[in-house]
Amino acid sequence: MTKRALITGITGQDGSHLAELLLENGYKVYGLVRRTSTVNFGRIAHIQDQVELVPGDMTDQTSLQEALQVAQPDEVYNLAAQSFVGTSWTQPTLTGNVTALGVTRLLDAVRHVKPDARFYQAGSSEMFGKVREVPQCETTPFYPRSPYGVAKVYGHWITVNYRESYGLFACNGILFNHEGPRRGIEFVTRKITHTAARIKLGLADKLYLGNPDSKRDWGYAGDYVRAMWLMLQQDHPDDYVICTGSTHSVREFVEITFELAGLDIGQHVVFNDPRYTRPAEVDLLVGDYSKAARVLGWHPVVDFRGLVGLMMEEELRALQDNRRDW
Ligand code: NAP
Ligand code: G4F
Repeated sequence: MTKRALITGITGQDGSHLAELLLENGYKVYGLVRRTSTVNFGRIAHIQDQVELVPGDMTDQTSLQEALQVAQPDEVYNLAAQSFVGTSWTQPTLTGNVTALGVTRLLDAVRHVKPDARFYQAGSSEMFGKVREVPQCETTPFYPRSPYGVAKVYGHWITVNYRESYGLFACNGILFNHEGPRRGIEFVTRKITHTAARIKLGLADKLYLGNPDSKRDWGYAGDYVRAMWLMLQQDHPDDYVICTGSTHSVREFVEITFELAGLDIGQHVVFNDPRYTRPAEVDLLVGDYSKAARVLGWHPVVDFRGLVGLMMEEELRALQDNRRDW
């Protein structure tokens, strides 16, 4: 029988990769989309005729219930969020409403409309924040450092609570940073590759960045959506850390990008620009994915250098073809 899935956040980076994966696996895919004044389906344009888009918003309970009624999903992937950490300081209550309370709204809609649906919650390594141990795993205590991180901690625990209170098959993925050519332009990796490609083609001259010393465990989004799917194929619901196990600084990301582009960092990059530094920083993230490897059989495929290379290649191709952003 054809499986049915509902993805919130289908227009985002991960939503588009996950929709592709589920379509390849024969699923009927539904995607929740919110009303915007201009259409923003760039990341799903190539599969738009294969997915059903249903209107709804994470701040609107009725629309979530209606989406579940329409989709009657076997699996629900909650990827929708105000996902940019920087914006969470300027819009803290919106971030709480969408990224935290939105999870409760969706869980409650699942509980009432389709309680046998399996549920995935997009948790984040930002929950570890000021890290209590290195590397971080499923039992590492949370210490979020931004309104976004705090909202994700709420999302994590309400998912655990609905699993334990109502017996929902609900899983938390604790995903470390994952990137790719479809990454939003405001995130540091995409900002670096996009601006470097523009400098290379003579369309820009300078790259302005904030803190170059923070370290992240960066993987490839295409690898990480496979882990989301695997979590919902198990016999029991559980929570899993998904990462690569190695960490690199923002400066190292710049160095490899500029090396690949044949550009001089000293000539083009300005670090510690106060416009891009944060009120509180997460200095070091590096995860331990041994549980996911053992239980799900999951391993990342693309490594750090491979990730920078594939992002840079796609930036240059898109700019040379005069293609618009994903
Ligand atoms: P993204 O590209 O920013 O996509 C976010 C999605 O959420 C978009 O489709 C957006 O719709 C939708 N959305 C935002 N507010 C909404 C609302 N009020 N109602 C309905 N939809 C709404 O994020 P991503 O990188 O794909 O990440 C997916 C999820 O994983 C997010 O929950 C993020 O916090 C989490 N996560 C990401 C990473 C990472 O490194 N990428 C790591 C850990 C966790 P529009 O297109 O209309 O804006
Ligand atoms: O790319 P970022 O904005 O990602 P951040 O804050 O780590 O959050 C991302 O990963 C989380 C998983 O851990 C997700 F949950 C979240 O949704 C998002 O996808 O910043 C990475 C680092 C930070 O330390 C930041 O201070 O890069 C530093 N940075 C330095 N200069 C910059 C810049 N970040 C941005 N966005 N822009 C800069 O110019």
